[in-house]
Amino acid sequence: MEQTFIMIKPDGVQRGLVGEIISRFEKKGFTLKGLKFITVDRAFAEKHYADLSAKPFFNGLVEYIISGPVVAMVWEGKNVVTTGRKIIGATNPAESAPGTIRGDFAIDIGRNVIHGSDAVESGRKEIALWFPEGIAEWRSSLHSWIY
Ligand code: FUP
Repeated sequence: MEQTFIMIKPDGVQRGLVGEIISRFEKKGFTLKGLKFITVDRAFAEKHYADLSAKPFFNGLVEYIISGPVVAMVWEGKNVVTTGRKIIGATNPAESAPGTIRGDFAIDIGRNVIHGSDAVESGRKEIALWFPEGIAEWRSSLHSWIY
């Protein structure tokens, strides 16, 4: 089953949006497979955003991500990468549709509340980076139609 890495950024945590964001993914029907509350250091943040290291906003982005605790999560379900990005909304909150997380809760591209993997392969890499210890496995499922 497809998985994605979702992170509530420091502004989302500080603004008290953790429950709201988790709720949106839960209500959609996706399954929470991993979750941790963690403050990362500069080297870790630079690794997470390595693909953006040449961008002019890279240093500011790293400063932002290390400024306080984040909520790192693994969500699972059919098409969760693409659908998760739809739930999150466009990168720039000025262009995110109302009803999306960024469209409802953010104004600035540099404080856009949440991160979601942009492809299945980057999701795999990000999950390995953020959850090197692995994630808890269900031993059995009460409801096989919930995935
Ligand atoms: P996304 O996949 O939506 O997180 O977007 P990107 O990977 O392109 O960018 C990662 C983060 O960099 C964004 F969430 C916000 C930040 N960013 C800026 O601060 N300025 C920009 O012009 C573009 C991105």
